[in-house]
Amino acid sequence: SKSVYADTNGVPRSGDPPRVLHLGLTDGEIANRVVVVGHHSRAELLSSFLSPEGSEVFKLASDRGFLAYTGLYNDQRLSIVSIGMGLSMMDFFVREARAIVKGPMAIVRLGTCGCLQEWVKVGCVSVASAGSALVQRNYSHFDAPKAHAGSEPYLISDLCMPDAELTALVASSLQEALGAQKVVEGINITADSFYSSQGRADPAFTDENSVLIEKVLQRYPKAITMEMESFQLFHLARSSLPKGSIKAAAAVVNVANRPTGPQGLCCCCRCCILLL
Ligand code: R1P
Ligand code: URA
Repeated sequence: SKSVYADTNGVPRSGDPPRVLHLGLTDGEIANRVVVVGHHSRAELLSSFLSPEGSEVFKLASDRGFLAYTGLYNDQRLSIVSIGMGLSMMDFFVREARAIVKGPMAIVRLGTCGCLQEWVKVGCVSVASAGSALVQRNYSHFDAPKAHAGSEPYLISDLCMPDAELTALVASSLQEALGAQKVVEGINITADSFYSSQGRADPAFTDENSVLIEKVLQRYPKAITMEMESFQLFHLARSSLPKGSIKAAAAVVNVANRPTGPQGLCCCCRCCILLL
């Protein structure tokens, strides 16, 4: 039954066959190569490029909001997984996927983002080839202001790097498919909120974030994108054991330009509409 967990203090599973709790998957149901996205419709679209291993492409929607497809692409086994949003969902995905896949893994995030540089146009795809930094709300600063007087409201981490080889392959494949002018490379910023830690103004909360983007760009002048998962993917890939057994890369479609505000959809429109 669901209430009986095997390995409660490790990576718990339940049922027969034993399924990881949140992805709802068991051994072998996803491939060593995974494209991870945030939205179910994006996963569904990408899954249309898969051919079935048996009679049909494997599909499983978990009761915790994950959606996985597995099939063949260019004769290689490939999974497309939609995970929703944020650091925790990426943590659930990478850890539970690792538990049910044998051998080395390659995980590529195909996401969306806001862009931090005026010259990066909506509709371009940005590859995080120069790494990702995490911006976190400094909870203690807000909850115990006296004890933490003088502290920063947001913590900006060092850079975490993706796998260089996989990233170069992602960048060159995108350039080939979209044209070099549509592909940008640089630093990504992952934030732990779409709102406060991405510098959005929300009068309903104390956020102290009016100069946050400025501070991020002072520290990382080459930051081009802001989104919510890539840093966690890179960090867990780098922390994976045996060392190097997960290789990670990330590319994100720019759906909003933060410095200029609305620019409308890009010239091809297809990616914006499908990925929003
Ligand atoms: C916020 O709207 C979501 O969009 C971006 C952010 O990282 C966040 O998850 O990526 P996805 O479109 O992949 O979800
Ligand atoms: N996703 C984000 O996290 N931020 C944006 O501005 C757009 C998409």
